[in-house]
Amino acid sequence: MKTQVGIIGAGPAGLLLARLLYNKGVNSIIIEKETENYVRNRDRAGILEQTSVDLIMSSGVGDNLKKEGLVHSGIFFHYNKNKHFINFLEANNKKTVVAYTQKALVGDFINKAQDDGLEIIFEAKAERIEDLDTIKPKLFYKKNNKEQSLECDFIIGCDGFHGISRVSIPNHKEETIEKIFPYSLYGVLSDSPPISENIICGYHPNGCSIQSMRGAHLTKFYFQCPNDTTTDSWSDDEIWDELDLRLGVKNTRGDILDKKVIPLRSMVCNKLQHNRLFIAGDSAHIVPPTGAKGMNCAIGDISVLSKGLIDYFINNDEELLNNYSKIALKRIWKVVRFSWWMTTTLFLDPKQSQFDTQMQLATLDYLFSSEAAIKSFSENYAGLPIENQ
Ligand code: FAS
Repeated sequence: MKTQVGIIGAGPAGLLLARLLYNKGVNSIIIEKETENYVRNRDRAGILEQTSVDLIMSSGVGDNLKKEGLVHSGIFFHYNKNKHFINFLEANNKKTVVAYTQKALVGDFINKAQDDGLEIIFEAKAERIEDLDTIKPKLFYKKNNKEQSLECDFIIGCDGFHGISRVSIPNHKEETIEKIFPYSLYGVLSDSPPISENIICGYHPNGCSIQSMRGAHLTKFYFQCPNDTTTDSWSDDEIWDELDLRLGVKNTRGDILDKKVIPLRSMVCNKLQHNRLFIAGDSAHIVPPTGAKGMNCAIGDISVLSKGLIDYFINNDEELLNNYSKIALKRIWKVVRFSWWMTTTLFLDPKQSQFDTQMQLATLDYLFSSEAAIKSFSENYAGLPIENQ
């Protein structure tokens, strides 16, 4: 089989890229290892930055987002028995975030792809890439236990942290910078209405906690836990009691539908391309969910990469494509910095000193006492500008 752009992974990055290329007449095929049902039902991110919303709307797949997306006016911080609200609409010239789940967005993109005959091959696991040093690299994948190959002009790795694309880039290890945090996040999806439509971040001596909605009757909670925690370490009642304590509210309780313990890391591969192989999204970088940046950073990469590929195929211009790594990394590192800042400000390192705790409290006190600090926080949270957008 042949195509202009071979895409590994039907997550937000791969699906959005295929859509943007399709809109400009560039052919692609997505190879996805999981079943369609699994991909459609994966619960992950829930917040879209303004920059992401704008790009999705311009891609022509924004109808449901427009109807069901919930515009957030800001974010709450609960700490030291105080409740502070940062109003993005006021602080950031109306640029804010929209609550719309990654699961809904992925479903919208798959539906539209199937309506338009855009090819997504599910249950097809990419195994290796060959001829990377030629202008016709080949992607080998297994489907129904049979090896198939796809000859491409370009191969784009949107296959997440555990995919094969980043590790197919020569010297990827030397180019990868990583930080493992000394704590994890216990994620809970509950069948209960959120106590606030806006996100609540809690700073508490027991550790950080976050409340984020996933629908009118679905709430996602996160709370900090030690790295050796398993989902059975906490009973449902203990989870609810701890969330009430750390958030400083009385949550509306309901059935807990999903529990996950997420180890926290920040990772960036400083080499996002090698000849005709490019990587984007979680295959290129990972951030803790604290700042709601994972999916949005993936969308930011695709905004630049899709333009580079369209310039190549439609305008016969390689410049943006040749500079993809340099351009995308500038924004990636600023997003990683903000996620790191949110995490190290709100989470208590088991080994932190009294001085460290004072620094966290002073950071939060400063944030709520300065217009400049609120403006800076708001522009990071609602989404930094994407070059060339
Ligand atoms: P994805 O991981 O979404 O997609 C990669 C795709 O590639 C997958 O479908 C995978 O099956 C496929 N794939 C992998 N290897 C393959 C192979 N060899 N062959 C073929 N296909 C292959 N971000 C937030 O902003 N907020 C959150 O609350 C949040 N919560 C999260 C919770 C969890 C448990 C996890 C793991 C992540 C969370 N994230 C969150 C981050 C998440 O949303 C990612 O940033 C986002 O999915 C990135 O999108 P992609 O880069 O498309 O990668």
